[in-house]
Amino acid sequence: MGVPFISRGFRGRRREDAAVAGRIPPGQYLTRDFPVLSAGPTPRTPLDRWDFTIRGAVDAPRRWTWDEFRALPSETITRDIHCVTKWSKLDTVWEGVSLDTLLAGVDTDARFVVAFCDGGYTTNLPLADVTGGKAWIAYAFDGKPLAPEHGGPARLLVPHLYFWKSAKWVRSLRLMLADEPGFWETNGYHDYGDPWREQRYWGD
Ligand SMILES: Nc1nc2c(c(=O)[nH]1)N[C@H]1C(S)=C(S)[C@@H](COP(=O)(O)O)O[C@H]1N2
Ligand SMILES: [Mo]
Repeated sequence: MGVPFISRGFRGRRREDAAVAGRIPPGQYLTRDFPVLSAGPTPRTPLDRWDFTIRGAVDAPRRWTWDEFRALPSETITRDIHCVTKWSKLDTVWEGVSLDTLLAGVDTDARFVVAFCDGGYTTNLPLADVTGGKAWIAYAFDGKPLAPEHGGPARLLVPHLYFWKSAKWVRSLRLMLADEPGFWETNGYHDYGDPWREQRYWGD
């Protein structure tokens, strides 16, 4: 006698649920929405005035116009994202340019970066967390140009850390020899922000 179909289906579903549960960090819940979290108004920089720069502790500053940036090799990135306000969203699909591509050939002793954005938002990260296939400058979400409220024309995407590190409207990375806290990191959020270690606030 074979196992009844309904039983196999039930077990298959349970296995899927367990697989999904294993992707949700402690204290997080799953959402299908895409909430907007911005500390201020949405800036709107025309593309002909947009540029992206890498500066600070580098051999020479680098700069790309929008057209130059969009001519760089890009990737489709599918990742889970986790916001410190406790929502997680699975399998989000982005297109963007890897930070490895932008940092190729940059000679630096820096160990940290600060991302600077239109509107004044900043966030800090170890350089090791934006290299090695872990971070992108994303310009599309779900196959469409990134909406202004979600950081369009382009945002930093660092999915392995809490989403406040994924700076919207990013325009520049400053490479730093020493760590320097950004906007939320100065205002009580954890310096590093690993969702799997639940590093939400100072002292976590
Ligand atoms: N420039 C900028 N980037 C930002 C923020 C911001 O206020 N300004 N908020 C951060 C926070 S706290 C989160 S959770 C995510 C939210 O991104 P979303 O609005 O696309 O969901 O953006 C992050 N990047
Ligand atoms: Mo957030």
